[in-house]
Amino acid sequence: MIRVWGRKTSSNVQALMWCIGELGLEYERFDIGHKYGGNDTPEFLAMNPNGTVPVIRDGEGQPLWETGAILRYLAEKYGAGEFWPKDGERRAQIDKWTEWAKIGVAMNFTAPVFWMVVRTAAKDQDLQALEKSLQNLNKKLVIAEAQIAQQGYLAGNAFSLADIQFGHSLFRYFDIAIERPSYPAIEQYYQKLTQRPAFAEHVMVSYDELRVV
Ligand SMILES: N[C@@H](CCC(=O)N[C@@H](CS)C(=O)NCC(=O)O)C(=O)O
Repeated sequence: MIRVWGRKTSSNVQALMWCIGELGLEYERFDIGHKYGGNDTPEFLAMNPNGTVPVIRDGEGQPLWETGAILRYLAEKYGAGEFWPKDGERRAQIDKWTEWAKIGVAMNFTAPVFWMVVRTAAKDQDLQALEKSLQNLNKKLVIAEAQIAQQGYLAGNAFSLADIQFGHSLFRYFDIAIERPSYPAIEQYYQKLTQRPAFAEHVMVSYDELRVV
């Protein structure tokens, strides 16, 4: 049994929970962080001195934090086939896109765009900064568009860990009030993701509790 500490509205928790769902793992999740609190207690900080979510424990294993590390751990232990190949060279290609999706896409989206639009009061929104952030994000989405148009998925022609690290941002990307260039391949890919039960359950989650009005 895997225990997960982290509220379901955290984007990192969503990526992790989507992965757990895809792998069909048993889990127990505790709402921790943001309005739920609980991430500044001595017990929580003993598991993760950063006070951030998610944190997991697999059975009686040591606490694990950093979403990228958790995803790789789960993929290595429970994944199969193209999701996280055993072959080192093939895996490195998927890992490359997984890392890129976190650093290039999620980090250019979550704080600079999603937070600015949803978690910042209208009077405090910096529209010039938002415009610049969208330009940065779009430079990456153009790359994803070409890759997905050619291959079907982010790291090849099959669903892999890279799609979890990339695709978990897309529900919010397509849902919030921003200007979006046309990305036909990403849009089609996103529609395909919404058909995956674990994506619908763990990623397509209301973010109303995060809104600052
Ligand atoms: N680099 C860390 C970042 C973790 C992080 O910043 N988590 C956010 C939620 S996405 C958090 O804990 N925020 C504080 C809170 O929810 O109270 C990771 O990838 O896991």
